[in-house]
Amino acid sequence: MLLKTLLIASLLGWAKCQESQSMTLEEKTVIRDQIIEMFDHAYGSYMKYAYPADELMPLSCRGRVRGQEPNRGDIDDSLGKFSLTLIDTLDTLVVLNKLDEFEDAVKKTVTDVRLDNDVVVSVFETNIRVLGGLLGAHVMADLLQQRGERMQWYRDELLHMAKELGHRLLPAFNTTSGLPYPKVNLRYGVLNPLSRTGTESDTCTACAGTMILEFAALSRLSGESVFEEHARKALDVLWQRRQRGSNLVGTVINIHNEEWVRRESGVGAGIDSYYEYLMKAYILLGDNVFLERFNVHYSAIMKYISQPPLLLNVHMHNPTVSVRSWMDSLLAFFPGLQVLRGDLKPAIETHEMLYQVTKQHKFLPEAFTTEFRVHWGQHLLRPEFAESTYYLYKATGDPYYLRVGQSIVEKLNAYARVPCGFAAVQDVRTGTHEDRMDSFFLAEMFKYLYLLFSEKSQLPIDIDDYIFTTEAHLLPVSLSTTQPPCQGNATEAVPVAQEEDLFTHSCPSMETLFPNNPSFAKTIRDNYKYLTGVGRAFHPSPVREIELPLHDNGMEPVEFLKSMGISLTPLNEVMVGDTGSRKEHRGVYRVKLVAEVSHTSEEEEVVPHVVQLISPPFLGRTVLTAGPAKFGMDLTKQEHGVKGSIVKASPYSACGPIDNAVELKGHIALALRGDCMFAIKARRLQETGAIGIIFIDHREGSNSEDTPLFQMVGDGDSTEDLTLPLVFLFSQEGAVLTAALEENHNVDVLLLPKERQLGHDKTDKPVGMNIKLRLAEEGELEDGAARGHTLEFVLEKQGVFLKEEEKEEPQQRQFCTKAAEKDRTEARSADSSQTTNSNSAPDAKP
Ligand code: DMJ
Repeated sequence: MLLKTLLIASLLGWAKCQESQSMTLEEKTVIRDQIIEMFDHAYGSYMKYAYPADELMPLSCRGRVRGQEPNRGDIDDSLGKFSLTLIDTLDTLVVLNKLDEFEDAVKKTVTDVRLDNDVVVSVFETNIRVLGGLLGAHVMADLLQQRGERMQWYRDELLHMAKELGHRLLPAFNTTSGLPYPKVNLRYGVLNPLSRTGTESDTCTACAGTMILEFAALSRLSGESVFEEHARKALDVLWQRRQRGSNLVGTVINIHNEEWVRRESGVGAGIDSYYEYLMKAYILLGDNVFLERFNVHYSAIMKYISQPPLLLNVHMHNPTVSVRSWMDSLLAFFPGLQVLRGDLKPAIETHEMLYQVTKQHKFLPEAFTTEFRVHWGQHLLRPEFAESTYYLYKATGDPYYLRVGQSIVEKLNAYARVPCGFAAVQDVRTGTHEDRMDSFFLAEMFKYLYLLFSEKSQLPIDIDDYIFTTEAHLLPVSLSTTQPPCQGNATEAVPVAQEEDLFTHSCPSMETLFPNNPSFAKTIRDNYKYLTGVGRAFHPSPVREIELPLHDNGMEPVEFLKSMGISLTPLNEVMVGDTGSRKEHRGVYRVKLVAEVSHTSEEEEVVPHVVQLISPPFLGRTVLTAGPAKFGMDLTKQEHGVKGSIVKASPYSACGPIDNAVELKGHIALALRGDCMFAIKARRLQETGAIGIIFIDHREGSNSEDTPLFQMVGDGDSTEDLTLPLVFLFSQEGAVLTAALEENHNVDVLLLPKERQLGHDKTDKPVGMNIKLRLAEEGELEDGAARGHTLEFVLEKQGVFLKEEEKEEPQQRQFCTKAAEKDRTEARSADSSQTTNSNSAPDAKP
């Protein structure tokens, strides 16, 4: 174990050391060549096994043709039988200097691709991947032709195709609001009886708000203003419908009445590229109105959503409350957008957090919790993290970001490469593959990675002359000056009150932001390098000095690491500058350390527990889902759980000496999470004679529905001395308990595994089922006669109630009432595992 630990630590140390090194030109060339080889493998596989299909299925080594494979639902709406991957890859071929292949691919596109298929496609996906792909390729083809070297045969065919596709998408905008339908039939439009679409009433904010770059470019290149007009109108509606108090937008909107359907607001899935397109529309079109809108939204995002390094989701009307405790991988583009705005510090912070997550899980999982555990383990080879890495490198020139890029390249090769291309990862925890390679892998991932490792002079185009669409297609920033807006295509700026900051009107230089600090990016990153507990610095010298930063929350560094599940095991402790006693400075810890990763395993099953309120007026009906602890009493082994009345600890954090020890004795203590380790709190409270502890999360708004339960871990030292039961409640559940305590003098609770909660029917039988019990008449059992009194028990969630079906003798009714009452009393007293369900219906015999 020790050897293994040392090996891991050495590797981590080596990796860390590598990260801080600059990268030679030779090394960059090697990586660039590696990227080219990988691209050839991916694109070559698509062309060999899949073309003209829309996508490659890299495990089956064949193309994905819609209708011929099992329907995957909405994901398939990207597939329009128009050789999606080919079109999405065209301008990547130019960036990667594969000009012969580009010319060949353009010819194939022009001759083979049809855009009038009877297929229902996503308006958003078709716009960003196909229309954007055609436009980017047209711009490249035009450029190469003008240089006089190639493409001399080209007669704007791609632009004509783009125009045709634009017209095929336009029926989607036929709504009274101007917000587009989410889907369109390429041949029949939307409301045509043959279209098989048009019944949808909602669309996502990003879906409606990510048209302007492609549609404006199309208008300006074709001279037809209609496209830009529609895209502007949709943006106007989203802007008008922003929540005026918070200046945030929701995730889903009704395209007919413009009401918000989903009011949660973040910068990831469902909204992401709406913000991106406001900023980039300003850059592409030079129209101030987009910058003004972006700035208003950006202030709101930084006020409510960005909690560096995290990006949260909040309710647009009540933005101080976060609505979930996980982040999705799409938000990884956001640091790149922040770079465009010049706001580098939060960009560096969030990017560093994302990097730590990729170190822990190899790739960014589709969703991960604010504690960096996997929430949804899929990884679709998404490019957003590479995109932000590229922007940060461009902005800082810090070779650290080249090392980050290198790690992306290595992981793709190691964990996603398969004989017929690259395969998405079904679950980052198991590394299993999925039979898909989405077109954005070729459109975006390879572009950003290749650009990251290329000098400007090595590229066939001047990359700074272009803006990347959300699918990384290249549109020339010259469009605003060489192609003025078509008539009527200017959005009137309505002045909005803006909180001005350094970035409102300009993109400040590094010198302004971080004067005299060339290593500012590292300084910022260093605060986050132990975030997930992976990648801790290690220098394999026998004695060394590690400086651990004091965590934001004031925890001692070693404790902070322990709270992350990282144990620092002192070997022969070495004191520096002080003999005899162990010397600790705040923020500096000198000792020979070996990291032992003791993370709670992702796969380890967390047995859900509950806190059940059993005293009146709750009577067992209020049951709060709780997490268990890895130490203390094992409640799964306590047949009847642990019962007691609750008392709040004072101080509530239980980190200092306990003031109300007398009150706590014999009761279950409530203590707030945070400030010190669970085990420290538990020891203090155990000393008071408390019989159990309920820890309550200190993070506002957390709840067990949105956050996976976890097991509290000890402090790395032995916790054998802790014998009392400990459970953990998220803050929303905790609030129910504290409110109950405020309203009632006495609140008795039962701590136990969920499956043993009172009234819980393990078989999950439908509630309200009627069970009829009939008293047998004398002799009936022998002759099978079916006469006599019938009692009917109607089972409800919280108890058994009795109802008469036939007329009963008064004496009989009296008994039944007593039986039901006896049952309720038992539920109240709750000192046994007897349950009030059909399995334990009271004996009906007098
Ligand atoms: C791409 O298709 C685009 O970047 C889009 O905006 C969202 N993300 C996917 C790739 O992850």
